[in-house]
Amino acid sequence: MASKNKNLSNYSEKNLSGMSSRVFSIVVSEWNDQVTEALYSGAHQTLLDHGVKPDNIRRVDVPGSYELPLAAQWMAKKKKIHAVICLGVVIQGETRHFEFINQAVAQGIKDVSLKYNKPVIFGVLTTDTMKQALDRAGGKHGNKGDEAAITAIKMLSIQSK
Ligand code: DLZ
Repeated sequence: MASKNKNLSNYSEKNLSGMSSRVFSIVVSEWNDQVTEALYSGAHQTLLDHGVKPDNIRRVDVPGSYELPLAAQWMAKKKKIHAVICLGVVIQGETRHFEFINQAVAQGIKDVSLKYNKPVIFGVLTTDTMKQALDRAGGKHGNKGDEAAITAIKMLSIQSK
């Protein structure tokens, strides 16, 4: 991947316009909420920065990342929602829950996107440590929430071409 595409946190492009009539849902996992709140702030601000109206951003909270796909499906099913952004963080523990949750969430989100033919964005950090997660939630490695929002906007722009 070209280095310019490795971090979308500072991404901005004038031709990503036409978002003022678009409606987004942001689904946020409550697990490790210090991280997911930072992801949400980044995603929310990035949408606003690209002309999305505050009333057109619908937040939904779920208990953990495992619940992201179902809530994303509920949102994607609504005609008025154009894109869904899923935010969570799964931190490697001593058990195998890490692999189980990550695999289920990644596949579930992909399935919802294809089923409803809408962008459903995987904004889930999967890290070894809390520090690595914080570094990617507004820290030294940018904010995955910003990147997820940019990805949703880019996909809607592509869809409308
Ligand atoms: C149970 C669990 C564990 C151990 N770890 C995480 C995690 O690191 N990140 C996360 O988002 N959720 C975790 N969960 C909760 C599950 O996602 C889910 O909410 C519960 O298993 C209930 O279905």
